[in-house]
Amino acid sequence: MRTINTLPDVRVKILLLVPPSNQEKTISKYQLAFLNFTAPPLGLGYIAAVLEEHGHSKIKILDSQAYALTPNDYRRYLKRYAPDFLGIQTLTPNFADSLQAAKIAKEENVPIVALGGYHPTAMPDESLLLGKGNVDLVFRGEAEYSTLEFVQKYENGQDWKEVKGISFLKDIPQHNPPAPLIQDLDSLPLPARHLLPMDRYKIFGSAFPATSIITSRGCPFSCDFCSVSAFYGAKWRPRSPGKIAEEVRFLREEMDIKATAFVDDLFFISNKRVKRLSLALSKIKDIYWGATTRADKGDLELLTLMRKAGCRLVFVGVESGNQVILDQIHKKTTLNQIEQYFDNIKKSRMDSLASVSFGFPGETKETIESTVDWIINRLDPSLALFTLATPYPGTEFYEKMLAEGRIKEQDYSKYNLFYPITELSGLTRDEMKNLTKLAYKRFYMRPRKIWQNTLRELRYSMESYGFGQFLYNSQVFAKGIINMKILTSM
Ligand code: B12
Ligand code: SF4
Repeated sequence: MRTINTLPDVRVKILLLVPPSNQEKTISKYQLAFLNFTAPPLGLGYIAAVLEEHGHSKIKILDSQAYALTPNDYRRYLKRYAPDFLGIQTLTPNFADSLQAAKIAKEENVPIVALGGYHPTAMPDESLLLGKGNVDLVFRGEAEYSTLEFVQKYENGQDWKEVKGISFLKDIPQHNPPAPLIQDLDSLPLPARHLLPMDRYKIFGSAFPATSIITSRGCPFSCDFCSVSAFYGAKWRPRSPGKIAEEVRFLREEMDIKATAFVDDLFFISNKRVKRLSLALSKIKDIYWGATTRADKGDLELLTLMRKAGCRLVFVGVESGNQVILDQIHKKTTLNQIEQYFDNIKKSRMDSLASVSFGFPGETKETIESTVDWIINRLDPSLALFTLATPYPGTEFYEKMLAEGRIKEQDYSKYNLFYPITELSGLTRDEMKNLTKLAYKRFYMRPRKIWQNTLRELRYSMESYGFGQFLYNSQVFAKGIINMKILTSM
């Protein structure tokens, strides 16, 4: 499937890294307990694939989180592999981990160390100044081709300081013009999953390999808390249904991956495209998928078609059960639309996940409680994810909270969606935290919900994976209850 040009082997040894973490394990604890969702770093996979396509064969991706590596494990790895170029994926909560990884790399004499991803794109000056001496440059935004251009120039001994989309220090931070966005995403090779430990990624507790897929980039909506629209821009750039189906088929046939999650935030802008994709996917046997969506997209007919094509879970960005709050964050959905949508998902016999964020301006104890009541009694989703509104740098929400002096936590490692970062006038941070825990307790610790979740797990197992998985899932369920206890006692 993959075609790699047979260009002469090149010298530069490349390492793309998800850095090892020193963070308190709150994130993984929540993720494990409620979602059991871990996914490959597709961005690094795309960068590696483009480099490979252009003849670079000495590339490794180290996903330290998938292997639960410590900083010392990573240091040993660096000593063995001795890369010439290290690129580190940096989200806001792992910014300190990235700086630490850059420092270790310089101690191990890695010549060029770069950061890329959401955080350094939003905060290039901070990334370069705090990383001074350890971070040579920052890639801003979508970086497949800027990384390629940089590597080509670097190994040919040419000046790389003209490459678009990068920032670097020359006394003060210098920012080159942005790299052009990739107009035709179909022209990209598939992410280099063969460089990743695919057996370590799980979706909702699956015992078999699963993966995420990105089917589009960019979003024309402008929800003011969203990093994705701030990062990829307002133009929605889709991949074609045919190409996506080809990727799913390749994963199924060549990598034995049956379960995929379409994780773009705006999978669902065009009903026509989802219909074409569903028709294409329905021709592939024995696959299961889930997708993220807004609540104003997709009617019953389309949802039913998706179900027939293997879709089992729809992840809906509900955000709040309060119309004033929805309007204020520019979500552009109504409570009626959301209710209708969950009714339709139920009728189409798929599972739903309602993703809710507490703590936007205007939130009070009462609005949180009424949102939880509405979720439980009216929407009745299969699963719910309750997080705290987090002001990620680069978003309108961040600017607003900063201007109002409401950001009370500067330690980015706490920007993990479960820690209260802002202080609102109607609600203390402790209250936010406690009300979130209570929401989980109220939603999940109901006999009916426990029973439904067990039945769902067992149904999935029997339907898709036979008896071995059936037994495995009984263990997952037991572990799920133990996790729930840990969390609700936190
Ligand atoms: C799948 C996913 C995950 C997966 C896998 C993450 C991973 N290792 O990549 C899991 C479940 C593990 C995860 C966890 C979390 N995630 Co997450 N995740 C996503 C999601 C939905 C898709 C990511 C993806 O595959 N994108 C597709 C690829 C092609 O794009 P990309 O990763 O952005 O990569 C491109 C550029 O960013 C850049 N780039 C990225 N890295 C690098 C590195 C180098 C060296 C270079 C040069 C360039 C570069 O180039 C790439 C190619 O163009 C995004 C939302 C989104 N739609 O992007 C959120 C998102 C990235 N996650 C987010 C968050 C907040 C989290 C968590 C804190 C949530 C939580 N509490 O569980 C944790 C943090 C984990 C941690 N400690 O680092 C935020 C990040 C916001 C921010 N400012 O940092 C996002 C944007 C969601 C959102 N809407 O706010 N996540
Ligand atoms: S939350 Fe979803 S709909 Fe809103 S701007 Fe972000 S990607 Fe677009």
